[in-house]
Formats: sequence, C-alpha cells, structure tokens
Amino acid sequence: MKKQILFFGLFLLVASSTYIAARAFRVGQIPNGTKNACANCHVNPAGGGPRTAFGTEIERNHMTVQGGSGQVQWSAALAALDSDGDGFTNGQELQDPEGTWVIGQPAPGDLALVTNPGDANDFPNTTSVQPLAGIAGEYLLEGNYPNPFNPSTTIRFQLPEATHARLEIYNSIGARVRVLADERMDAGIYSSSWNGRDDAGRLVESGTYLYRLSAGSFRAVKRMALVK
Ligand SMILES: [Ca+2]
Repeated sequence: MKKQILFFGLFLLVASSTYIAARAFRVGQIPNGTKNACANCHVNPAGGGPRTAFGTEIERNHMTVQGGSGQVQWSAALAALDSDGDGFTNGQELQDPEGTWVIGQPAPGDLALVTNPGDANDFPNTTSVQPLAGIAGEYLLEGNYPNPFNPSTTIRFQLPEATHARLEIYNSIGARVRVLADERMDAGIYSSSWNGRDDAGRLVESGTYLYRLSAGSFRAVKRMALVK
C-alpha cells in the first residue's frame, strides 16, 4: 500500500512538472516572453490555471490549434491589441510594436523596457520619445493624433538644432499632469506617445488637456481632448 502511494505521488510529481514544461516553451513564442514568463498569460506566475486577459485572447484567437497542442501565433493583429487595457498595445509592451518578430529571430527592442501585456498594473511609465526619419527645418509642435483620443495619443515635434527639449501635459486648470520628455536632444523629428496617465501612473479623467513644447527659446502649446 505504501509503495502504491509513493508511486502515485511520484506519478503526480512527474505529471505536473511535465505539464509545466510542456507549456513553458510558449514563452518562446512571443517576443521577449522570457521576461515575465508564464505570468504573461497566466494569473498564477508558475503557469496553468486561469489566464490573464492577454492569455485569454491568445487562447481564443491566436493559437494554431486551441488547447494543449496549439502553438502561439504572434502577429501584427495580436501586437496591435491592448489586451489588458492599460493604454499600451501588446506589441508596445513586448517591444515589438509592429508585430513583425518571428520565432528564431533575436529578441526585439530593449528587454529592460518589456512590461507584462497581461497585467494592467504593469506598463511602460517612462514615455519613450522615438526619433523618426527626416530632417527638421524649423521648430514645430504638430497636432496630436488621434484627437479626441482614449486613452493614448501620439505627439510629434521637430527640433532644427540640438537643444534641451521639454514636452509636458497640463490639465484644463493649468496643473501639470505629466512630463513626457525633459532632456537634451539632437536635431530631428520626434514622436512621443501619451497613455492618458499622470506622473504617478493614474489614468486621468476625460477632458481637455494642453501639451506644451519648450525647446531653446521656442514655445508652443496645443489642445487635445481625452474622451472616454
Ligand atoms: Ca500591461
């Protein structure tokens, strides 16, 4: 009897570790999946059991076959979704915004900036200001897009010379809610996205907001509307 119990116990141990191992390979089927491992898709970070919003989305619509034998299919469509609703797309969180990474390629982007696409409380808080191709002929703060927006919008600006640039968001009563950039930058065209959160990471209310660019002696302010 003792032997049988021991055998059964061993069987359970092997079966459960096989279960985890069998599915852990899926962290290699999304870009930078190793950073948050099973926690990307499962509420229990050890894997198995209930899924996160990202895991649920994959299980329903982005597997070669639903269930244990299926493989995750990372794609532009999956990258474009914001599964956990934190204002960043799955692709932005996993450092592959266009969803172009394929299995076998080196991990894209910066691993240190990867956040969990299945956890609404984990999102990029440092707004990345991305340089774009092209030459800036003058100082310019462009209209944000989309506008109105919910909850994210993109703001582009141009610097004709290297200078210290500051891009800030103010609410309608003039209180500053977010600093998107405050650093010395090379001449060029830049894009910055705002996720509708203040400096403390809280989602702000619907309403009119102002964004202001200060660069050298240049100042420009524009208006935008967050509509939920
Ligand atoms: Ca997230």
